[in-house]
Amino acid sequence: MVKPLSKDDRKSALSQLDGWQDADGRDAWVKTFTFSDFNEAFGFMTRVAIYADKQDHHPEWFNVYNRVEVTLTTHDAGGVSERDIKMAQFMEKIAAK
Ligand code: H2B
Repeated sequence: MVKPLSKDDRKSALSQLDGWQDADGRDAWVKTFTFSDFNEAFGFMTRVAIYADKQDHHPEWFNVYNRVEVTLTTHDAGGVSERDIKMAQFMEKIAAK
């Protein structure tokens, strides 16, 4: 069973992730990615979707044109876990390309 991160681990992970913040009113992280157009945004989502399914860990997200609003949390843990760190790191890596 996956466990939520401790307060310290969570704080230190967040400090190493660019632009991620605690969500309002729930145990989750949020970040809005902005791309040059819909094609770039959807390309990002497609790559994340393939990775997410392999990892069996799926983001909550909302897309309008070039913007992708992402919420990361681990439903099975009832909060942010190691799985969300990995997912956030993957998103950072591919969004930077
Ligand atoms: N995604 C996220 N974000 N949190 C989970 O706890 C989770 C998931 N659990 N994807 C997985 C699927 C689980 O429901 C399946 C049955 O393995």
